[in-house]
Amino acid sequence: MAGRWTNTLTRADVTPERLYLNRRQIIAGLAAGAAFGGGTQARAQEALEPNSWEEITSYNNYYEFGTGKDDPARLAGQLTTEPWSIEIDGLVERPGTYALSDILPQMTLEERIYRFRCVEAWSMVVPWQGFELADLLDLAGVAPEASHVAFETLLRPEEMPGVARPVLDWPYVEGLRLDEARHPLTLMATGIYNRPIPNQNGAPIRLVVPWKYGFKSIKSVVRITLTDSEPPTSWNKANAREYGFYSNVNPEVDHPRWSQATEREIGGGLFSKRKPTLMFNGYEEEVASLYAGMDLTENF
Ligand SMILES: Nc1nc2c(c(=O)[nH]1)N[C@H]1C(S)=C(S)[C@@H](COP(=O)(O)O)O[C@H]1N2
Ligand SMILES: [Mo]
Repeated sequence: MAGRWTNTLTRADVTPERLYLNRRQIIAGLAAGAAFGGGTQARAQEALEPNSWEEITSYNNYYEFGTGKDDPARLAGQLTTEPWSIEIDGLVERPGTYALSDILPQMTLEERIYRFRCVEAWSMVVPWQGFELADLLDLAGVAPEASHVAFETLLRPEEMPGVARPVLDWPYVEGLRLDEARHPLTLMATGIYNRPIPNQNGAPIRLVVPWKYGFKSIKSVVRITLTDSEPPTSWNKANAREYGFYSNVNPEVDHPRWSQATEREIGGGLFSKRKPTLMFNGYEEEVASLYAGMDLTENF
């Protein structure tokens, strides 16, 4: 696959120059090779400067380990992520328990530098490694009646101190419409900066949907269920007025308690200017057609 990094970055290597070169390699590789959809990926990745490893792995939301931004980095180290398997069930032709060690050799791993926008109005840029969720769905064979995909995070109280408190209705669950799930931008990520994804970022495998608020990108996935109706989602269950099913990044639809018009870039410094938030987090060209004819204020 075009655009794969051949070198392995260590933390010490993560200097702006080094990143710039790697990004250039990716874009050059995509331009020269088999970029999908007429260069969609190259366009989406241009002009993105990734955050540092330190920023990406120390400022996290993973409520199973606590609600503080530094709780996951402090407390997720004890999570056992091997062996790991994903139960794929519901409206599929080949339901079953899929070991991650069996899944990975069948997938095409790619580098994807994505903008990431939390509903709390902060953002960062992350160089993921992963494969397209569509390829995993094809492995299980989606039945024609399926219209939605439900996801579930591991629930293991002995290793997850945060689930002792009923902050959310555990396990954490999320959902996508099938066409959103099959979109080529939708990734199952297993790495960051060419290293295994750290526990606090959702090891060993997590969803990444770059045009939606961060909470849709569910971590440490253990179950994927194909359904014929919209599945429940954790944040919608917790507060339906504040969190809808779609949760597309939309600067024109404010959260009831704060504006979504601008965002604070993590790592930008205490006094850095807020940036305007882009429709669909900057992926409008790629995904707007999924929502043609929908009222995005009603379907927030
Ligand atoms: N299982 C689970 N997945 C989760 C969360 C969580 O608390 N539990 N938090 C979500 C939220 S609100 C955000 S912003 C992102 C944060 O991902 P990051 O820590 O890798 O930046 O993960 C999302 N996925
Ligand atoms: Mo978030």
